[in-house]
Amino acid sequence: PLQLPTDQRLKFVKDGNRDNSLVALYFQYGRYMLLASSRYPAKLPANLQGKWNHLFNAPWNADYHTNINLQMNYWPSDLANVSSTFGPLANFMTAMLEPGINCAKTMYGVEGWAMHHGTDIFGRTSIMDDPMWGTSPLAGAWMALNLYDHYDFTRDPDYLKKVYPILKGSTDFIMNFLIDDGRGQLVTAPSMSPENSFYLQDTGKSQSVLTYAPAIDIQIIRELFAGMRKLQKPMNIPAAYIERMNKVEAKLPPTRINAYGGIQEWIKDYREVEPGHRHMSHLFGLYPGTSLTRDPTLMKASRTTIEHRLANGGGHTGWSRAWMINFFARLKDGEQAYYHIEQLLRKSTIDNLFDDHPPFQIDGNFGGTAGIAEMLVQSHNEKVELLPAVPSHWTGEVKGLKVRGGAVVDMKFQRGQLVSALVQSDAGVPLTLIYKGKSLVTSLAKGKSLTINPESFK
Ligand code: FUC
Repeated sequence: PLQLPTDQRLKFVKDGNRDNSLVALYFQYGRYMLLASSRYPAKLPANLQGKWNHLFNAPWNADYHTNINLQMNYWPSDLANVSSTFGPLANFMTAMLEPGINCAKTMYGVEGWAMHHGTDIFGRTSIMDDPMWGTSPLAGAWMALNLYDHYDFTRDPDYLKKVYPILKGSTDFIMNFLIDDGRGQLVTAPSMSPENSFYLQDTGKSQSVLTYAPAIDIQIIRELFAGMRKLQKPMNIPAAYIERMNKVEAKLPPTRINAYGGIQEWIKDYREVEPGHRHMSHLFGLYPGTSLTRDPTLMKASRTTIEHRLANGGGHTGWSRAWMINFFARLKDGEQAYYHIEQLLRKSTIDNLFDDHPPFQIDGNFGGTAGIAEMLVQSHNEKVELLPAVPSHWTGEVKGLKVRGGAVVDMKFQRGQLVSALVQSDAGVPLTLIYKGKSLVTSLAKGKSLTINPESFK
């Protein structure tokens, strides 16, 4: 298939054949498109179409949706080692500082920084479109986590100083915005689980999206607070502030398991109107977040949630399918992750390899690119795991994948098994490498590298 034009290679896969080299091309194409649509020092990040909109009236105005889409655009930025692409997003977000402070003050009467489910080049931060779509007061905090993650990958102190006001502003906003639910729990209200509606329990008839403390909000808060704690030293955060965060966190509602054994999406176990809904916000803590990954019971419930969505037609938009790849990578299920790469190519990709929402929307390309990398290496929870979710038929090599802690990894693998790896540290931070449950702790100085093989792990 390598000799064929791209549209015919895609057709070959759509016809039911396997072509791993097309997966590799899809990955490189994602890197290329992010480089081309998010070029530092530009001030505008990649929008819904990257930059390839040809219409006067573009779908969703070629804007920035911040309840999954803009975040997903930047998932591969560091992982796939095109970190310079992050610059325009950082520029854009810092330009949002003042509008977001105004939003927190005028919409909610609190100090802090907030942004809702969508924004544009004019700095919109308040609810846009309709409360039914827009009531996501923590969408900005989710964006702040992208900013944090870039620091975690690069460990660049100058960059951290630049974006810290957004991280601190989000944390302030959360602590000021939370209210007591009357039973001692602190909740976000009003809020919603992005765009997903449910039947009200009492009547079973009317539908709503508005609620309080949806699972995603609580998971975002935990993730942001965890990040802030790690910034205590580099940013000199006073102990009293951390203490305040800890007290707030102790009063958040717990993660709950719902009637069918999945992660409960809302504060009550409402029945969803569309069980195959494209958004899977209550799995934020599986990917890109981490809070669900540390507990085997919640990992199991996450898988049940995904199966429930898929059994009801889930994954039907390009970006939703791309998210599936990342979910299964985090569940360490390489075969399923690969299945969803194929589904992305077969059902949600057009001839030039653009992602098809439908219509064309670039987030699926970037989410898919990130998912392929996530299958090869993962670096959340202070560990760097090699080949965590690689299908048994993958043989080859990869060079230059970035991991959190400021390091770069090359790997050779055969039938899904590690042959050798080279780890280079750019930040001089010690790393705990994991392969098949065994570990190896490195203490490489800046710029130093280490060659390893499966026997290096104990
Ligand atoms: C969100 C998604 C839609 C679409 C739009 C641009 O609102 O729910 O599927 O991707 O953003």
